[in-house]
Amino acid sequence: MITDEKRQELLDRLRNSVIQYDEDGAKEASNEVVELGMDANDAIFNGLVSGMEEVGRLFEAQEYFVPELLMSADALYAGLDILKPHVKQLDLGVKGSVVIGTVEGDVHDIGKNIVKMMFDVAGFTVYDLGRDVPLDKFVEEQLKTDSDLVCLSAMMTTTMVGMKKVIDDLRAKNPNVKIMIGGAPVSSDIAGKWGADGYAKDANNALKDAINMVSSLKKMKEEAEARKKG
Ligand code: B12
Repeated sequence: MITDEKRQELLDRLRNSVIQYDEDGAKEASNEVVELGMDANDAIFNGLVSGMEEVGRLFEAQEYFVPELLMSADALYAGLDILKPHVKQLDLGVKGSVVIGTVEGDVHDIGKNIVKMMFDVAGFTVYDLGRDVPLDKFVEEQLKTDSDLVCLSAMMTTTMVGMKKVIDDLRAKNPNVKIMIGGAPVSSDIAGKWGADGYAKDANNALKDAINMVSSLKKMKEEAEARKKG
Protein backbone atom coordinates (compact mmCIF):
# COMPACT_ATOMS: atom_id res chain seq x y z
CA MET A 1 0.00 0.00 0.00
CA ILE A 2 1.28 3.47 -0.75
CA THR A 3 0.39 6.60 1.16
CA ASP A 4 -2.01 9.22 -0.21
CA GLU A 5 0.89 11.69 -0.37
CA LYS A 6 3.05 9.35 -2.44
CA ARG A 7 0.12 8.56 -4.76
CA GLN A 8 -0.50 12.27 -5.27
CA GLU A 9 3.19 12.93 -5.87
CA LEU A 10 3.33 10.26 -8.56
CA LEU A 11 0.12 11.47 -10.22
CA ASP A 12 1.54 15.02 -10.31
CA ARG A 13 4.80 13.77 -11.80
CA LEU A 14 2.99 11.78 -14.49
CA ARG A 15 0.70 14.67 -15.31
CA ASN A 16 3.56 17.20 -15.43
CA SER A 17 5.75 14.95 -17.55
CA VAL A 18 3.04 14.94 -20.24
CA ILE A 19 2.49 18.69 -19.95
CA GLN A 20 6.24 19.38 -20.08
CA TYR A 21 6.75 16.69 -22.78
CA ASP A 22 9.33 14.99 -20.61
CA GLU A 23 9.57 11.41 -21.86
CA ASP A 24 12.24 10.37 -19.34
CA GLY A 25 10.21 11.83 -16.48
CA ALA A 26 7.15 9.86 -17.65
CA LYS A 27 9.19 6.65 -17.74
CA GLU A 28 10.73 7.23 -14.30
CA ALA A 29 7.40 8.00 -12.62
CA SER A 30 5.74 5.02 -14.37
CA ASN A 31 8.48 2.67 -13.23
CA GLU A 32 8.03 3.92 -9.69
CA VAL A 33 4.27 3.31 -9.91
CA VAL A 34 5.00 -0.29 -10.88
CA GLU A 35 7.69 -0.82 -8.21
CA LEU A 36 5.42 0.53 -5.47
CA GLY A 37 2.44 -1.52 -6.65
CA MET A 38 0.25 1.54 -7.18
CA ASP A 39 -2.92 1.01 -9.23
CA ALA A 40 -1.82 1.37 -12.89
CA ASN A 41 -5.33 2.34 -13.99
CA ASP A 42 -5.32 5.24 -11.52
CA ALA A 43 -1.88 6.33 -12.79
CA ILE A 44 -3.00 6.27 -16.43
CA PHE A 45 -6.29 8.13 -16.05
CA ASN A 46 -5.49 10.54 -13.22
CA GLY A 47 -1.85 11.08 -14.23
CA LEU A 48 -1.08 10.70 -17.93
CA VAL A 49 -4.54 11.37 -19.40
CA SER A 50 -5.12 14.28 -17.03
CA GLY A 51 -1.86 15.79 -18.33
CA MET A 52 -3.05 15.47 -21.93
CA GLU A 53 -6.28 17.29 -21.01
CA GLU A 54 -4.19 20.23 -19.84
CA VAL A 55 -2.13 20.05 -23.06
CA GLY A 56 -5.40 20.36 -25.03
CA ARG A 57 -6.24 23.47 -23.03
CA LEU A 58 -2.79 24.97 -23.71
CA PHE A 59 -3.25 24.27 -27.44
CA GLU A 60 -6.58 26.06 -27.42
CA ALA A 61 -4.97 29.00 -25.62
CA GLN A 62 -2.31 29.04 -28.37
CA GLU A 63 0.44 28.49 -25.83
CA TYR A 64 1.19 25.10 -27.38
CA PHE A 65 1.32 24.21 -31.07
CA VAL A 66 1.50 20.95 -33.02
CA PRO A 67 5.18 20.16 -32.17
CA GLU A 68 4.41 20.36 -28.44
CA LEU A 69 1.35 18.13 -28.91
CA LEU A 70 3.49 15.54 -30.67
CA MET A 71 6.12 15.56 -27.91
CA SER A 72 3.45 15.37 -25.19
CA ALA A 73 1.93 12.39 -27.00
CA ASP A 74 5.38 10.73 -27.01
CA ALA A 75 5.71 11.26 -23.24
CA LEU A 76 2.21 9.86 -22.66
CA TYR A 77 2.95 6.78 -24.76
CA ALA A 78 6.32 6.25 -22.98
CA GLY A 79 4.45 6.03 -19.66
CA LEU A 80 1.57 4.01 -21.08
CA ASP A 81 3.94 1.35 -22.47
CA ILE A 82 5.26 0.74 -18.96
CA LEU A 83 1.91 0.92 -17.14
CA LYS A 84 -0.36 -0.97 -19.53
CA PRO A 85 0.90 -4.49 -18.72
CA HIS A 86 0.14 -3.79 -15.04
CA VAL A 87 -3.51 -2.77 -15.39
CA LYS A 88 -5.56 -5.31 -13.47
CA GLN A 89 -7.42 -7.82 -15.62
CA LEU A 90 -11.20 -7.65 -15.12
CA ASP A 91 -13.63 -10.52 -15.23
CA LEU A 92 -16.99 -8.98 -15.95
CA GLY A 93 -18.65 -12.21 -17.00
CA VAL A 94 -19.03 -11.24 -20.64
CA LYS A 95 -16.32 -11.30 -23.27
CA GLY A 96 -16.99 -10.04 -26.75
CA SER A 97 -15.10 -9.26 -29.91
CA VAL A 98 -14.56 -5.79 -31.25
CA VAL A 99 -13.21 -4.03 -34.32
CA ILE A 100 -11.77 -0.65 -33.38
CA GLY A 101 -10.03 2.20 -35.19
CA THR A 102 -9.78 5.94 -35.78
CA VAL A 103 -11.59 6.98 -38.95
CA GLU A 104 -10.06 8.08 -42.23
CA GLY A 105 -8.23 11.44 -42.21
CA ASP A 106 -7.71 11.39 -38.45
CA VAL A 107 -4.39 10.45 -36.85
CA HIS A 108 -5.43 10.98 -33.21
CA ASP A 109 -5.05 7.57 -31.61
CA ILE A 110 -4.42 8.07 -27.88
CA GLY A 111 -8.10 7.92 -26.91
CA LYS A 112 -8.73 4.95 -29.19
CA ASN A 113 -5.76 3.10 -27.68
CA ILE A 114 -7.01 3.74 -24.16
CA VAL A 115 -10.45 2.40 -25.06
CA LYS A 116 -8.71 -0.60 -26.64
CA MET A 117 -6.72 -1.15 -23.44
CA MET A 118 -9.96 -1.41 -21.42
CA PHE A 119 -11.28 -4.04 -23.85
CA ASP A 120 -7.99 -5.92 -23.54
CA VAL A 121 -8.10 -6.00 -19.73
CA ALA A 122 -11.68 -7.26 -19.85
CA GLY A 123 -10.58 -10.18 -22.05
CA PHE A 124 -12.29 -9.06 -25.26
CA THR A 125 -10.83 -10.11 -28.61
CA VAL A 126 -9.74 -6.85 -30.20
CA TYR A 127 -9.09 -6.24 -33.90
CA ASP A 128 -7.30 -2.90 -33.91
CA LEU A 129 -7.20 -1.27 -37.34
CA GLY A 130 -5.07 1.65 -36.10
CA ARG A 131 -5.62 5.25 -37.16
CA ASP A 132 -6.56 7.02 -40.40
CA VAL A 133 -8.48 3.87 -41.34
CA PRO A 134 -10.22 3.83 -44.77
CA LEU A 135 -13.96 3.74 -44.06
CA ASP A 136 -14.61 0.52 -46.02
CA LYS A 137 -12.00 -1.30 -43.94
CA PHE A 138 -14.25 -1.26 -40.83
CA VAL A 139 -17.05 -3.04 -42.68
CA GLU A 140 -14.67 -5.49 -44.33
CA GLU A 141 -13.02 -6.39 -41.01
CA GLN A 142 -16.34 -6.81 -39.17
CA LEU A 143 -17.61 -9.20 -41.83
CA LYS A 144 -14.32 -11.10 -41.87
CA THR A 145 -14.13 -11.53 -38.08
CA ASP A 146 -17.88 -11.60 -37.32
CA SER A 147 -17.19 -9.27 -34.38
CA ASP A 148 -19.98 -8.29 -31.97
CA LEU A 149 -19.01 -4.67 -31.89
CA VAL A 150 -17.49 -1.96 -34.08
CA CYS A 151 -15.97 1.04 -32.27
CA LEU A 152 -15.22 4.20 -34.22
CA SER A 153 -13.08 7.02 -32.89
CA ALA A 154 -12.83 10.55 -34.34
CA MET A 155 -11.27 13.63 -32.80
CA MET A 156 -12.13 16.22 -35.42
CA THR A 157 -15.41 17.64 -36.66
CA THR A 158 -14.11 17.17 -40.20
CA THR A 159 -13.42 13.45 -39.81
CA MET A 160 -16.32 12.42 -37.58
CA VAL A 161 -18.72 12.71 -40.54
CA GLY A 162 -17.04 9.59 -41.97
CA MET A 163 -18.62 7.62 -39.13
CA LYS A 164 -22.06 8.07 -40.67
CA LYS A 165 -20.99 6.23 -43.83
CA VAL A 166 -19.52 3.35 -41.83
CA ILE A 167 -22.71 3.06 -39.76
CA ASP A 168 -24.94 3.07 -42.89
CA ASP A 169 -22.76 0.47 -44.65
CA LEU A 170 -22.61 -1.80 -41.59
CA ARG A 171 -26.38 -1.64 -41.12
CA ALA A 172 -26.90 -2.55 -44.79
CA LYS A 173 -24.54 -5.51 -44.65
CA ASN A 174 -25.11 -6.94 -41.17
CA PRO A 175 -28.01 -6.26 -38.79
CA ASN A 176 -26.36 -8.28 -36.01
CA VAL A 177 -23.63 -5.87 -35.03
CA LYS A 178 -23.48 -3.20 -32.36
CA ILE A 179 -21.82 0.11 -33.18
CA MET A 180 -20.33 2.50 -30.65
CA ILE A 181 -18.79 5.87 -31.45
CA GLY A 182 -16.64 8.26 -29.43
CA GLY A 183 -14.05 11.02 -29.43
CA ALA A 184 -14.03 14.68 -28.38
CA PRO A 185 -16.47 16.13 -30.97
CA VAL A 186 -18.94 13.22 -30.75
CA SER A 187 -22.06 13.19 -28.53
CA SER A 188 -24.94 10.90 -27.73
CA ASP A 189 -27.16 13.17 -29.87
CA ILE A 190 -24.96 12.51 -32.89
CA ALA A 191 -24.87 8.79 -32.13
CA GLY A 192 -28.68 8.75 -32.05
CA LYS A 193 -29.04 10.80 -35.22
CA TRP A 194 -26.60 8.64 -37.18
CA GLY A 195 -28.04 5.35 -35.96
CA ALA A 196 -25.18 4.11 -33.78
CA ASP A 197 -26.11 1.93 -30.80
CA GLY A 198 -24.18 4.08 -28.41
CA TYR A 199 -21.71 6.75 -27.49
CA ALA A 200 -19.43 6.84 -24.48
CA LYS A 201 -17.54 9.83 -23.20
CA ASP A 202 -14.56 7.90 -21.90
CA ALA A 203 -12.90 4.50 -21.88
CA ASN A 204 -14.47 3.25 -18.64
CA ASN A 205 -17.98 4.01 -19.87
CA ALA A 206 -17.11 2.52 -23.25
CA LEU A 207 -16.35 -0.82 -21.60
CA LYS A 208 -19.49 -0.69 -19.43
CA ASP A 209 -21.70 0.03 -22.45
CA ALA A 210 -19.92 -2.58 -24.56
CA ILE A 211 -20.65 -5.25 -21.94
CA ASN A 212 -24.35 -4.36 -22.06
CA MET A 213 -24.40 -4.36 -25.86
CA VAL A 214 -22.62 -7.70 -26.16
CA SER A 215 -24.96 -9.25 -23.55
CA SER A 216 -28.07 -8.08 -25.40
CA LEU A 217 -26.63 -9.23 -28.74
CA LYS A 218 -25.90 -12.69 -27.37
CA LYS A 219 -29.40 -12.89 -25.87
CA MET A 220 -30.94 -11.88 -29.19
CA LYS A 221 -28.92 -14.54 -31.02
CA GLU A 222 -29.89 -17.22 -28.47
CA GLU A 223 -33.58 -16.32 -28.79
CA ALA A 224 -33.37 -16.49 -32.59
CA GLU A 225 -31.65 -19.87 -32.32
CA ALA A 226 -34.36 -21.16 -29.93
CA ARG A 227 -37.12 -19.98 -32.30
CA LYS A 228 -35.42 -21.77 -35.19
CA LYS A 229 -35.33 -25.02 -33.21
CA GLY A 230 -39.02 -24.49 -32.60
C1 B12 B 1 -2.69 15.21 -28.85
C2 B12 B 1 -3.42 15.92 -29.95
C3 B12 B 1 -2.90 15.82 -31.25
C4 B12 B 1 -1.72 14.90 -31.62
C5 B12 B 1 -2.26 13.46 -31.66
C6 B12 B 1 -1.20 12.42 -31.31
C7 B12 B 1 -1.80 11.04 -31.24
N1 B12 B 1 -0.95 10.07 -31.48
O1 B12 B 1 -2.96 10.83 -31.00
C8 B12 B 1 -1.29 15.46 -33.02
C9 B12 B 1 -0.14 16.42 -32.85
C10 B12 B 1 -0.91 14.42 -34.07
C11 B12 B 1 -2.53 16.27 -33.41
C12 B12 B 1 -2.72 16.73 -34.70
C13 B12 B 1 -3.76 17.55 -35.08
N2 B12 B 1 -4.72 18.06 -34.29
CO1 B12 B 1 -4.98 17.49 -32.47
N3 B12 B 1 -5.23 17.32 -30.65
C14 B12 B 1 -4.63 16.67 -29.67
C15 B12 B 1 -5.27 16.96 -28.29
C16 B12 B 1 -4.45 18.06 -27.61
C17 B12 B 1 -5.39 15.81 -27.31
C18 B12 B 1 -6.13 14.56 -27.81
C19 B12 B 1 -5.90 13.43 -26.84
O2 B12 B 1 -5.06 12.57 -27.06
N4 B12 B 1 -6.57 13.46 -25.67
C20 B12 B 1 -6.41 12.47 -24.59
C21 B12 B 1 -7.32 11.26 -24.81
C22 B12 B 1 -7.16 10.24 -23.68
O3 B12 B 1 -8.65 11.71 -24.81
P1 B12 B 1 -9.64 11.49 -26.06
O4 B12 B 1 -8.83 11.38 -27.29
O5 B12 B 1 -10.70 12.49 -25.99
O6 B12 B 1 -10.24 10.04 -25.80
C23 B12 B 1 -11.15 9.74 -24.75
C24 B12 B 1 -12.63 9.96 -25.14
O7 B12 B 1 -12.81 10.91 -26.16
C25 B12 B 1 -13.13 8.59 -25.48
N5 B12 B 1 -12.98 8.06 -26.85
C26 B12 B 1 -12.06 8.32 -27.79
N6 B12 B 1 -12.27 7.54 -28.86
C27 B12 B 1 -13.33 6.77 -28.61
C28 B12 B 1 -13.99 5.80 -29.36
C29 B12 B 1 -15.10 5.15 -28.85
C30 B12 B 1 -15.78 4.12 -29.66
C31 B12 B 1 -15.59 5.49 -27.56
C32 B12 B 1 -16.79 4.84 -27.03
C33 B12 B 1 -14.94 6.46 -26.79
C34 B12 B 1 -13.81 7.09 -27.31
O8 B12 B 1 -12.38 7.75 -24.61
C35 B12 B 1 -11.03 8.23 -24.55
C36 B12 B 1 -10.35 7.81 -23.28
O9 B12 B 1 -11.10 8.07 -22.11
C37 B12 B 1 -6.70 17.46 -28.72
C38 B12 B 1 -7.39 18.38 -27.73
C39 B12 B 1 -8.64 17.79 -27.11
N7 B12 B 1 -9.33 18.60 -26.35
O10 B12 B 1 -9.01 16.67 -27.33
C40 B12 B 1 -6.37 18.13 -30.07
C41 B12 B 1 -7.46 18.26 -31.19
C42 B12 B 1 -8.26 16.98 -31.26
N8 B12 B 1 -6.65 18.43 -32.39
C43 B12 B 1 -7.16 19.30 -33.18
C44 B12 B 1 -6.57 19.69 -34.42
C45 B12 B 1 -7.23 20.84 -35.14
C46 B12 B 1 -5.42 19.04 -34.94
C47 B12 B 1 -4.71 19.33 -36.27
C48 B12 B 1 -5.60 19.68 -37.46
C49 B12 B 1 -3.71 20.47 -35.98
C50 B12 B 1 -2.92 20.97 -37.17
N9 B12 B 1 -3.06 22.27 -37.38
O11 B12 B 1 -2.23 20.24 -37.83
C51 B12 B 1 -3.91 18.02 -36.50
C52 B12 B 1 -4.76 17.00 -37.29
C53 B12 B 1 -4.04 15.77 -37.68
C54 B12 B 1 -4.97 14.75 -38.28
N10 B12 B 1 -5.09 14.70 -39.58
O12 B12 B 1 -5.59 13.98 -37.56
C55 B12 B 1 -8.47 19.87 -32.66
C56 B12 B 1 -9.70 19.34 -33.39
C57 B12 B 1 -10.73 20.44 -33.58
C58 B12 B 1 -11.99 19.96 -34.23
N11 B12 B 1 -13.05 20.11 -33.52
O13 B12 B 1 -12.02 19.47 -35.30
C59 B12 B 1 -8.38 19.55 -31.12
C60 B12 B 1 -9.74 19.35 -30.43
C61 B12 B 1 -7.64 20.75 -30.47
C62 B12 B 1 -8.43 22.06 -30.51
N12 B12 B 1 -9.09 22.42 -29.42
O14 B12 B 1 -8.45 22.73 -31.51
N13 B12 B 1 -3.34 16.51 -32.38
